[in-house]
Amino acid sequence: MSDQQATTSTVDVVIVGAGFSGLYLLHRLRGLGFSTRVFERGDGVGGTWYWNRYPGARCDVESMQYSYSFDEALQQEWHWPEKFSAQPDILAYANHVADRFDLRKDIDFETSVTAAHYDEAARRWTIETDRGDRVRAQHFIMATGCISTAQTPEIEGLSDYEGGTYHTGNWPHEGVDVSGQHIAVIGTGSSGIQAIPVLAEQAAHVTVFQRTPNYSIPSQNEPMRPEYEGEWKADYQDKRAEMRYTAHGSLKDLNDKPAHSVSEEERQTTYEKRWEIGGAGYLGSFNNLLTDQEANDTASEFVRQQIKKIVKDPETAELLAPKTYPIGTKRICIDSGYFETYNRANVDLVDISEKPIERVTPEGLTANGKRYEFDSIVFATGFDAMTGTLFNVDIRGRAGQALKEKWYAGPRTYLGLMSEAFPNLFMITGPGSPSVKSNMLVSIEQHVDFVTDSIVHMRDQGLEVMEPERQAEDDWVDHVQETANRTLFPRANSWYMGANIPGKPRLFMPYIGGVGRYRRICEDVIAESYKGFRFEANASAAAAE
Ligand code: N01
Repeated sequence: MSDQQATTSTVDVVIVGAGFSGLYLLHRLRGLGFSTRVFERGDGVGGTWYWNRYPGARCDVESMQYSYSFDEALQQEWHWPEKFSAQPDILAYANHVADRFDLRKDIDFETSVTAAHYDEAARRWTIETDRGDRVRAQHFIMATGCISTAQTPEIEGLSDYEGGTYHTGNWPHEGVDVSGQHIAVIGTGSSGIQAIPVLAEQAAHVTVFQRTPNYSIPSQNEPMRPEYEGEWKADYQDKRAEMRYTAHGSLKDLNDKPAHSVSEEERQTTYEKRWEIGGAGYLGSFNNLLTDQEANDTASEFVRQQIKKIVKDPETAELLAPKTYPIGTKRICIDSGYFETYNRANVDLVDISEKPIERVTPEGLTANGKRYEFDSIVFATGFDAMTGTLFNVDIRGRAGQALKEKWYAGPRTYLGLMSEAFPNLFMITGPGSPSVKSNMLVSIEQHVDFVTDSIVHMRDQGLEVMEPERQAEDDWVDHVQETANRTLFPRANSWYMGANIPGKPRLFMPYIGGVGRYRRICEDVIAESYKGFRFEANASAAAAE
């Protein structure tokens, strides 16, 4: 970053990202009188739902719960057509919010923030973009989402491939016509599991390359029932208030009995009922599925048996049945006809658990010593989650220290909101907060409110700088790990653990202590005069004293 460059503008707050976090931040901060500028790399709003346009993309949190709660008229007027919303409907909602609150005029689209450096003397951030903007701001907010840096594996020969390559997390906006094509899909996480059934209906042939099978529960999606929508809208405010203090930020029917407190017969009946209801509520069948291996085994085994009932070819069914990690410790998948898809004549499964894909050839790829030819390859290979997007910006705090350097052994935050030595840098749903282990909309609103209230507090109190104390941060980092270590989560090679990215430090990144518990911790922090944070008074006010 060159000091010779002209400062083009000064604002109170710069926000990166115009997804659900950035939109609500802009709405709140602007309403409170702060000059605010948003930079967004896409040409539209919506974040995750702007980029992930692959066929079958759908939310696995119910529509009535996966939406903003901050505006009563908005939540009463908006109608969701389905119980679980498809990507186009969620994107339409994001666009509606941007228009309704007149947000676009303060968003610079197709503009990526490349660097943000903190100037200790001036107590200001200098932010640079790939379009040559240079902005000074008191506050800098990364509202960049948790899974927004798509990851394509480095496979030898990929650059020589002559067909089309697509990543689910960066799907072409004009769509991809795979009709008549022979295609490969690499990856069987949430994205792959949603895309494969739809691609199989469109393409001539689909070959799925599976490294690790996943547990998936049918969504049992359906058109929105008017009486169900009505029930929610009748007391939306109360329901939203209740959601904020639950374990995951959503109202689900959680059984508070341990799995082995009931008979084998009752356990099976419980799993059958949950399977019929569908969705991630399956993990709420008993209260100890994520903390007790034996309990988890019963839930895992039930799903394996379901797979074997659905998939007609026993060999394929065996390959699709996950065995190497407890159910729920990788993100549970929610599908619409995933396992049934393997009964189609035009779908094959290739197990690459023992040996990775050897190479991509100009015509296709080679795996397990066999050559395949494909018109297109779809990468459903996930993201450099939680930290990847933060590191894509050259963020430097006190003494020029890079965030990436400070976090070389794993992310270090206080409450997943701020990191010591990076004053006035806020992260929305950052590592160390419930984030991806929650209904994101609930966590986003909570963080936006916390950050906005903190900025207002500073203005009201004549404070210029906010930063976590080192000790508070160290204690929080320990607490996040200790909490995870009391569960089965560290037993899986998941992206929660950074295990999907070669060389990434292995540690559990989200806070698994529960959305309600986390919220109370944040409330206590504020009630105790922002315990764990330190502030510096306005330079002008301090000089006058
Ligand atoms: O990514 P993933 P995703 N060779 O990382 C495989 C959210 N989401 O995009 O398991 C071969 O889960 C990899 O194998 P393995 C949700 O939070 C939500 O599917 O690492 N395979 C895995 O099978 C989700 O968890 C929704 O062994 C390779 C797959 O690619 C998160 O986004 C929908 C490979 C990646 O799975 C990410 O989901 C979609 C390689 N080199 C996404 N590298 C809903 O709301 C990776 N893989 C429903």
